[in-house]
Amino acid sequence: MGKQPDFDAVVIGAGITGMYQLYKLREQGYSVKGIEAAPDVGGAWFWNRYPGCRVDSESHTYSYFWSPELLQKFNWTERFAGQPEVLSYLQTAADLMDVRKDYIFNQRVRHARWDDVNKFWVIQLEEGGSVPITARFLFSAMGPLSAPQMPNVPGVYTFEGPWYHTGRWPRDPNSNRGADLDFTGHRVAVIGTGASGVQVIQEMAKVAKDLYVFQRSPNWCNPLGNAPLSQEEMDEIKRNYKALNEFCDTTLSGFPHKWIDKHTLDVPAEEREATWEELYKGPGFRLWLGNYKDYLENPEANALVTDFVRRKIRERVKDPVTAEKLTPRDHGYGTRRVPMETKYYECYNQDNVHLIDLRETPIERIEPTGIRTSDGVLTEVDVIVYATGFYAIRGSLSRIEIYGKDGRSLNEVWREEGVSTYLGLMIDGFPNFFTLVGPQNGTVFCNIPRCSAVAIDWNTGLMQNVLDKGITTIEADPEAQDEWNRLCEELLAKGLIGKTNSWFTGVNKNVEGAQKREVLFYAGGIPEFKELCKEIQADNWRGFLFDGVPATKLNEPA
Ligand code: NA7
Repeated sequence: MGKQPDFDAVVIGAGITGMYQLYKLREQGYSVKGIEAAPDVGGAWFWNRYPGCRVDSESHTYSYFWSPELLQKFNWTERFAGQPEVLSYLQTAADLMDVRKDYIFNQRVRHARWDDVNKFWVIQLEEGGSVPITARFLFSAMGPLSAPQMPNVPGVYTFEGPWYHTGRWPRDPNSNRGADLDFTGHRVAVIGTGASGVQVIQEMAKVAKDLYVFQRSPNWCNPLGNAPLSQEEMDEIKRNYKALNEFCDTTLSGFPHKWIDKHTLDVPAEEREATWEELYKGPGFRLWLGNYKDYLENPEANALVTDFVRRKIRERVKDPVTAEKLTPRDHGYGTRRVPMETKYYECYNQDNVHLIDLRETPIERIEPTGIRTSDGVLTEVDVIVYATGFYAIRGSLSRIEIYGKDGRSLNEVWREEGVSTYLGLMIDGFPNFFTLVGPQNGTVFCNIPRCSAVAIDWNTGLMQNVLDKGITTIEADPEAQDEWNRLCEELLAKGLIGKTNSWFTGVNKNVEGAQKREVLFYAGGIPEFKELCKEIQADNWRGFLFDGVPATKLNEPA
C-alpha cells in the first residue's frame, strides 16, 4: 500500500453528532481531526440565535444519555430550554469530552476526494492554502438542518435595511445569545411560518411597531406547554433518568411520547375529543407523537384530528378571515413538522400584527424599502427576517463535493440516480465515508442527541471490527444498498408523511432540482432501526464489504 494518511479519521462538524463521533473514535485509539465552520462547538445551536429560538423536545430528553456524569451535572431551567441554555449544555459536554483540542474551527470543507491508490480521503479546506488533510475515514456530521436557504425571489439583496436569516443570526460575542438587536418600534417583516418563523413571530409581535408576516403555507401549530423547572423538579428528573431513558428507547423517535394503542375510529367520538383536548395542551409533541397509533396512516382518522386542530385555530383567532388564512388546506395534521408555539395564534388578534397570505398574493420581489406582492402593494419595512428554513437533510452534503472511487461526485450520482444509501450511513462507490444523521438514516426523524448516539454507538462496533482485523476499506454492498432503498421507500409509502411535500420528503421550492419528493428518511422508528442494526451486526456486518469482501470471507485464502 501507498502513503499513510495524516489521520485515521476526519469528522466534519462539531454539533451534537460530530462531537460525540470524534470523542468515540479518539477513545477507541484512532487519531482523529475535526473540522468545523463555526468558531466553536454547538452546530445548529451555535447558529440559530434568533429571538424565541428554543428546543421543542423536553430539555432533559434532549441529552447525551450515554454520559451519566453529564446527566447529573447539568441543570435545565426550563421544560423546553431556550437556545442559550442548549448551547451551554453542549459546551459543558464539549468540556467533558475535551474535544475542542481536536477541532480546527472557522474552517469549511470545500471538497473531499477518495484516493484509490493510497486508500484515503484527501480533504481540501476553504481556507489555509493548498495543503489538504488526508484521512483514512471520513465522517460527515453536518446536521440535517444546517444549510440555510434564502428564498428564490428577485431582489433579495437590494433591500437597504438590515435583514437576517434565522439560521445565521448575528451573535453576541460575549454570550451564548444572539446579538443585542432592538426591534422595538420597528416595522418588521418575517417571511416564513415554519418552526423557526413561529418562534420568531411570537417575539417580534411583542416589540415591533408593525409586524408583517408573509405566509406561504400555514402549518398546524400546537401549544408547547413550556414552564420553568425548579431545582426540586430537576433533582427528581435526575433520580429518574434511567427509567426515562428506557421509556424513550421504546418510542418512535426518542421523545417521551408514545402512541395510544388504539385505532382512532374505534374510540367513541366524545372520548376522542377529550383525549385530544388533553394532548393539545402539551407539553411538547404530545398531540403529534402521542396520538392514536393509526392517525398518520389512515386518512379518515387523520381528517378527524385535523378537524380538531382546525377548530382550535378558529377558537383562538378572533377574525374568521384571518383564522381561515392561518389554516392549512394542503396537508393534514402531523404530516409535516408541527411547529410548537406559545400564544402564536393570539398574536394575530393584536393590531400591530398583519398577515399577508402569499397563497393569494405571492411575493413579486424584494425592493430597497420593502416587499412587493403580486397585487402591486409594496409593504415598506425597516427590517426583514428570513425564516425560510434550510435545504434540509441532504443540503449540507450538497454544498460540498465528495468525489468517490470512480471520480464522480456524490451530488452528480444522487442527481442522476436519486438518493441511495445503505442504512443511511454509507454509499456504494464512496469507501470509508460515513454520513451521520444523513439521508435515509434512522436518526433523521428523531430526538437528535438520543438517536444520533444510537447510530454512533453502533458504528463504534463497526470501527472496532476495522481495528481488530486491520481493515483498510469498508464499503456498502450495492445489493444491500438497493434493498435498504426499497425498505425506506416501502415504509415511507405506508404513511401520510410520505405523501406530503415538506422538508421531511426533500421538497424545497427554493432549490433547483428539489421540487419532487424523495425518500430521505427511514420511517420505521428508532426501536426498529436499532433492532435491525443489531441483527446486521450479529450477521457478520451484513451488507458491508471489508477490503472488498463480506466479513464472512475476510479470512478465506485468496
Ligand atoms: P421550515 O420549516 O422549512 O420553514 C420555512 C418557511 O419559510 C416555510 O413556511 C416556507 O413556506 C417559507 N418559505 C420558504 N421559501 C419561501 C419563499 N420563497 N417565499 C415565501 N415563504 C417561503 O424551516 P424552519 O427554519 O422554520 O424549521 C426547520 C426545522 O428546524 C424545524 O422543523 C425544526 O425541526 C428545526 P413553504 O412551507 O415552503 O410554503
